[in-house]
This record gives sequence, structure tokens and C-alpha cells, in this order.
Amino acid sequence: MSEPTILILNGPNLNLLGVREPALYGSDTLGDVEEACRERAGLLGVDIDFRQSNHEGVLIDWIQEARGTAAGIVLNAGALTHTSVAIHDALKASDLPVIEVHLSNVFRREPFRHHSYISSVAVGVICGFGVASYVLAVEAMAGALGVGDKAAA
Ligand code: CA2
Repeated sequence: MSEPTILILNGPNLNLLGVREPALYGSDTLGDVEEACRERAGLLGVDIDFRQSNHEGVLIDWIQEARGTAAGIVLNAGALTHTSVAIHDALKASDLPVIEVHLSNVFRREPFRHHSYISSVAVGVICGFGVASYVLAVEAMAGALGVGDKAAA
């Protein structure tokens, strides 16, 4: 039987990870984040589909398509987290389990980052652990989907 797919979506400017502002977001690139997720997903017995776009509409198209292709969505919507009712609506319509992730602890940052349009349609939120936020989210999603840990089997 084929392994369930977790769609991991990244929003605006996350392509700059490891290239700009390393003091704030660390020196790992988005490619490094993908590699860390793939490694953990392999051990858990899930597939991942890892994508980034700077465009809100593209992210919404991917969320809509996920309804037929993915078992769950891990989302770092970047700054759109704090602004996008459209992404909130798309996630709600997808009927898929969603985990919101952030590299930084948004609650230690400016007040405008304290509100999220994603959290109310998410199973849970993980923030502040850098690349590990994503790996923890993959683990949490595998757990939510009832997929076991091959290493522990
Ligand atoms: O901490 C996170 O993961 C954020 O989602 C990152 C967003 C920010 O707007 C959110 O409030 C929190 C920013 C993503 C931009 O990433 C950059 C990475 C390197 C250099 C410049 C931007």
C-alpha cells in the first residue's frame, strides 16, 4: 500500500532562508529544511511533497489540489499567516488536518505577528524551534494520521 503524503507548504520569502538575515532565521537553507523533513518522513513511513511560493494564489491552488492528493498539510505561510483570510478559507475547505509551523517564536516578536489566520483551522501550532519546528510537525502529522515509526517497529 502506498504511503500517505504530507504536503509541506512554505510562503513568501522563505526561499531566502539561509541566504539573508541568518541572525534571525538561522543559516540553514530551505533545501536543508526539506532534507531534514525527508529524513524523518522516511523513518516514519510517510511521503512528503515540499513546496514554496511567494504568491498567495499559488499557495491557495496547491491547498485546493491537496484535497485529492495529500493526507495532511504542514504550513509555514510566512507573513501571510498574519493577513490571509483567503488561505484560512482554503484550508478550511480542504477538510485536511493542518499543522501551522514557524521557525521563529512569533510571540517573542512584534505584536502584529501574534495573530494568525491559520491557527483556528489547524490541529496545532509549532513555533520557535528553527528547522526542528518542521521536523516536529512531520512527526505530529504522522501521529495524527496514525502512521507508525518504522525505526521503533
Ligand atoms: O518564523 C517564521 O517561520 C515566520 O513564518 C517567518 C516569516 C514571518 O513573516 C512570520 O511572522 C514568521 C518571514 C519569512 C521570511 O523569511 C526570510 C528568511 C530569510 C531572510 C528573509 C526572510
